[in-house]
Amino acid sequence: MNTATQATFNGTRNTSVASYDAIVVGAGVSGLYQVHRLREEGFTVRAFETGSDVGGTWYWNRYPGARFDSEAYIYQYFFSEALYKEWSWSERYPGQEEVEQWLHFVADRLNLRKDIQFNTRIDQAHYDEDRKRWVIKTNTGETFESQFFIACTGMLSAPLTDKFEGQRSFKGQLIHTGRWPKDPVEYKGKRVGVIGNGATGIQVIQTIAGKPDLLQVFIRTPQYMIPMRNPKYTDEDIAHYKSRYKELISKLPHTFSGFEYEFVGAWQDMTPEARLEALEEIWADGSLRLWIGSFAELFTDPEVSEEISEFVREKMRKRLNYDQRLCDLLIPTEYGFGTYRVPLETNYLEAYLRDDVELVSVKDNPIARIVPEGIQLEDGTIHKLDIIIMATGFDAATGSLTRIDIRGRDGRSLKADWAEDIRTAMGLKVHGYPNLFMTGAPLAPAAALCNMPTCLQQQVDWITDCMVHMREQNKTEIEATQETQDAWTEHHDEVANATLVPQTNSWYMGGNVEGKPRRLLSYIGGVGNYRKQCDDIREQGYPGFNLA
Ligand code: NA7
Repeated sequence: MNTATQATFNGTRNTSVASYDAIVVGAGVSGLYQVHRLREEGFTVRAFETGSDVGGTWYWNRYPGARFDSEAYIYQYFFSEALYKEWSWSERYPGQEEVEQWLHFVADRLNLRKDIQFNTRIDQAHYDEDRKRWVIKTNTGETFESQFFIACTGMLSAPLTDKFEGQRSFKGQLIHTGRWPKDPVEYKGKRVGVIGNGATGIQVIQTIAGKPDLLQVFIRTPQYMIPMRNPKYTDEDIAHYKSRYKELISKLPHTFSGFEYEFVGAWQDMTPEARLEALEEIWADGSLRLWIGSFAELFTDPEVSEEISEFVREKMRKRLNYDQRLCDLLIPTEYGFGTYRVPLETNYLEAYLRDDVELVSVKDNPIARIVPEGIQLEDGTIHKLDIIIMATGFDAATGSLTRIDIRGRDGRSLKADWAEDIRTAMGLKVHGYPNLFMTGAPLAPAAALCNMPTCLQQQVDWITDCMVHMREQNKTEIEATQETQDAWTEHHDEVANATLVPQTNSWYMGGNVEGKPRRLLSYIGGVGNYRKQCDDIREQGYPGFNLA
């Protein structure tokens, strides 16, 4: 079916341009749910996806070792009990392949693909103020129009692929983890280099260690980590988590992180022995609980941060057999546990005890460039390689939006606005861009400060409810006022600056992209608290938003 015949035509009829109530960007976890919700409410919608199928993050990040670090039974859609119960996970933290299969199942079950155009990137979205329509252009040369433009583009989906001078000259295979090929990569007999040891690099390194002749890991900043406990689910486990559906939907949206964890209690009220006992018990859980569900003071009190950091460091030293060089290079001392993304891992540190894995420190002798035969460091040393894996991260939260030419009122550009200062109204709207909605965007809870599906579903629900409200009130345009945006940004900053997180340089702060304005990109005031503030706005008829 072609798009023109599928579309409804609203406003000024233009027979050559298909027009929709809403255009959605992205067919990942939030884009899929957004398409579903809008259809259920009777809106016309078309989604565009650069990939050849659904999945978003789970489509692109097919690198070795990619897997959940939210428990499978909460990394879920919760809007349909039947859908929740029809899918059974194989283990606590399934790998990318299974996650992708699950999203295919969801797309099939809800018949979503018929409203998604794949292999199509949206390059431009310009708001026509007179007609109150978004005019969208794609890399396939097509033009579409819609009343609402909804960017479900993902928090971590703009990979930093161009990092090093000379990349194109490399004679071997160079791969960014966020653009991993579908064809298998052959390591046997090869020399492989991995740049980066963030959550992604760690998964890659632990998974491919032992496969190439030599694996060289280029590390600049060490990382804290927690060993993952990943049991296979038995039939009883599956029946048990499914039986908890109603309990989970009432609980998850109201916790600090959208995970099932609750903080233990006040650190100061506990004896050192009781604290240690609690830390050991939480550690043994092998989950992110130590980070986002142990002691709230971890985020605010430097002494608590240091004690918990030291607890983790000692666990790491032991695994490294107290090897001084490895400990110095792999164990952080300059920032606190949990102020940067904490990964879950399996035998990651043990990989460095192998003879065929070599750690190259690039802290004091940084990577200068990539040359045809490998990686050259500043002192001139060349490490000869056949494959270079760039686990170098993403332009988080803003990148997926600023890579589209988005223009609002008076032709203002989102890229230019955010190059100066990253401000949003609850991460859902931006002043100056009427009828633009976003999920997983800056200043909303996201990426490990929220179990993503918990937050993405809440945001999609808020957006859809807002559109239904507008339809009922005969309104065609909504825009966050400058005051609302400023108030949210100030509140966000106040909450963020009361924590230790902004003191650590990381992608959470925009620190991994040169020139990016610094601000904590995820809201850290708590998922339940964020939801309540969004709900209040909806229930009060959207104060602070101009409806016309
Ligand atoms: P991250 O967490 O941003 O990690 C990127 C890694 O790449 C990190 O170790 C960086 O070191 C390293 N890096 C980047 N540039 C360089 C250069 N020039 N030289 C050496 N090392 C470099 O990205 P991930 O993909 O691991 O994780 C992102 C999120 O995706 C993750 O938190 C999950 O939520 C999913 P640095 O720390 O900058 O010294």
